[in-house]
Amino acid sequence: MTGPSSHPASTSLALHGYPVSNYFNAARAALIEKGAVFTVVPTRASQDDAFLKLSAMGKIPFLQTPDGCIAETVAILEYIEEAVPGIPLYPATPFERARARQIVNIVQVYVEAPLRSLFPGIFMGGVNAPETIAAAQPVVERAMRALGQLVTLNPYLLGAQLTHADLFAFYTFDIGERVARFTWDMSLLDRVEGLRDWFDAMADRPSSRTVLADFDTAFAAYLRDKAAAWQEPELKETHHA
Ligand SMILES: N[C@@H](CCC(=O)N[C@@H](CS)C(=O)NCC(=O)O)C(=O)O
Repeated sequence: MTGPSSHPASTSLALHGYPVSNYFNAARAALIEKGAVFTVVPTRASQDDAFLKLSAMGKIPFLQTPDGCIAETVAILEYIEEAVPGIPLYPATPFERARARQIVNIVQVYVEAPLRSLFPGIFMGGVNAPETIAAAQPVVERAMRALGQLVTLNPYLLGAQLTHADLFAFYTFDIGERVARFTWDMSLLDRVEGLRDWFDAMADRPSSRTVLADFDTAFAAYLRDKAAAWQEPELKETHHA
């Protein structure tokens, strides 16, 4: 086969981003789990014209491939799955693959996005308006109820096989747990039976240890830089320290 899709993508991939980002971390973990050969290019989000040519929304992460740059983490994960050899990170049947994507979508739209609306007052030195907090809560609660219905945790979210849903959800809950603690003094993980055990097992994976080690360092610097309200506990409950 000739043409762009025949490139041996795993030999020429560069993931641009920053280890504080749960999106960057999910994409990086997927590449590690695949055994991909790739480089990480430390990059911060920007609205500069030059950056927008690489990532149209000016966001990180984006993946540099032999065919050009691709942004939006879900699209990056799909690319990785199709272009990079290695263990499959989607289930074997169309229906189960759709269920994995359903979970990624619920986590992204109804857990990550509302919690992200609270990042300014927690991690960025700002203040969250009561209306913003009030708007986020019912969306997240509904999503957690939905996840409780959809996941099997046996031992992964969709059963015996690690999927992109596990990786995407893990990095969302890693930051999301901090947001829920700070804002509502509650745990998202405790909302679904077995989710904390899943989270702890995920945190112990070699890919997670690599990604979280860089997160810890970058996040500490980020919190200092932003004079953030959130303080990391001395001994982490969530991580591997
Ligand atoms: N929908 C995007 C979200 C990525 C995202 O929000 N990245 C953040 C860093 S965690 C960012 O680039 N923020 C800068 C901005 O929104 O301008 C994706 O799936 O990759």
